[in-house]
Amino acid sequence: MQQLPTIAAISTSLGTGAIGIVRLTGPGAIRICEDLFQSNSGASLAEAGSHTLHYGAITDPDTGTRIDEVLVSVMRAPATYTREDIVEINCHGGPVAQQRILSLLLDRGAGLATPGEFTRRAFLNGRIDLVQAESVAQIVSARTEAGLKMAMSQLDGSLSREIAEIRVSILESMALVEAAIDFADEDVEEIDRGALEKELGVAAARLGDLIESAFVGRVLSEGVRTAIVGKPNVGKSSLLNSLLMRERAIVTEVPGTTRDTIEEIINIQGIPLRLIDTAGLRPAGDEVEQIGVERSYRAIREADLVLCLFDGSEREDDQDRALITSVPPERAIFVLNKCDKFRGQQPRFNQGLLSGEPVLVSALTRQGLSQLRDRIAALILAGGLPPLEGPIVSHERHKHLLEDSLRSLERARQGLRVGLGEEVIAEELRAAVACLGEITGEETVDDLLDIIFRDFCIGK
Ligand SMILES: Nc1nc2c(ncn2[C@@H]2O[C@H](COP(=O)(O)OP(=O)(O)OP(=O)(O)O)[C@@H](O)[C@H]2O)c(=O)[nH]1
Ligand SMILES: [Mg+2]
Repeated sequence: MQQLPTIAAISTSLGTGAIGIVRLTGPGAIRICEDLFQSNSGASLAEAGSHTLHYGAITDPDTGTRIDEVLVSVMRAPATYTREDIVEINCHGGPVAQQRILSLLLDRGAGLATPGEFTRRAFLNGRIDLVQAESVAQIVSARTEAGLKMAMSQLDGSLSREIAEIRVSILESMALVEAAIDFADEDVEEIDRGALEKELGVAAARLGDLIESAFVGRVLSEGVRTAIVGKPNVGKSSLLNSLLMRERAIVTEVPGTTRDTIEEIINIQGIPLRLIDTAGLRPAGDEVEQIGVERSYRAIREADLVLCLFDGSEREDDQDRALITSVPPERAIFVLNKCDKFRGQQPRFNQGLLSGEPVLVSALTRQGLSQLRDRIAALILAGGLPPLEGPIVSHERHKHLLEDSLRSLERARQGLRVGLGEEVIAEELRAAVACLGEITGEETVDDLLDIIFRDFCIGK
């Protein structure tokens, strides 16, 4: 294990909390902290056992000023998060004490940790692989309970294991092909192309399953992207608020109230939904509204599901008609709002224009909301969510590499079927293996690590 410099960071989120944690990792962690720490019991950190807790104070050694009362935990390599010596200083939660402690540590030779550097150390020191490292970022930023559960299971390594198994099975086939190349002149048996092709077919199917799980992965971590769209004033923000059961978005009788998209997560029959309230669609007045309207169209394009909202108490107009044709019917649910205004009577809106039966609701009286929730759940489940058990891919990076790997694998299989030379086949298999290695970090370059750890917060 290479010795990396000692680094420090404030690990709790900024702002005022009950406690704050300043964390150090590296060979100098204990010595640097010892310089600033006076234990109440008089014990020295340098002699402290691993995983022990010490009560005392942090003092500025230059001025003798007492900074804060603290609890210091000492964890010695290798049984730590980074596999290096780690010291965590638990202090009071105010930003001032934490900042002062951090700057004293930096004065004494610790470097300032970059985002994700603690987890990066854990990866570099071989404690976790890249998939696990990325799941740490996901746990920190999980927005849904299901997403958290999924990230936790990746930290446990189930996805890594599945990928490693597939990788080994391709490597085994590759070894056979390469042996055939190396010993071509000698009298070794020719490879059984049919058997090899079949073997690789099994690996391809497993890759295919993983790629398919990516939609579930995204849904679990982000929610089903659900855009609420329609003309100004039809009640989009009111619908968001009533589904959320709180007054999140501003509602007024002025058309063009919502300027920017607003996103909130709700849960419908166990399915996390990311509801996106959008600016009303119309030829925009000013520049701000114009940008908002463009974002609304983008929300439609990127949505898994579109709630297409109309004011049912009004006759449809050209803008409504334009909207109907611009949404993909298989991903849309048509909703006629303000049904409290025409209670017992037919809506004035011509339902014949719609390609499906609309749901009648009132965002004001909450009438029809449970039918709307049922329709949403039914449409998502009809799309056939793949099973939720087993390893799930939830990073775009992983999905793309799996797709690249599968493409190379399919080319190798094709080559076996049509009688291409062994060199060509070995080359494709090598590419397939390399992509899989890149996912777990067996084959990586520093640039990639920079990209992955960039999205972490400092101190993790
Ligand atoms: N009677 C009745 N009024 C409603 C209903 N839903 C919304 N409204 C009213 O319609 C007006 C517009 O509601 P909003 O929710 O702001 O509409 P919006 O579609 O978000 O409008 P923009 O943000 O301007 O595009 C407000 O005065 C709401 O109180 C409803 O179900 N029934
Ligand atoms: Mg609005």
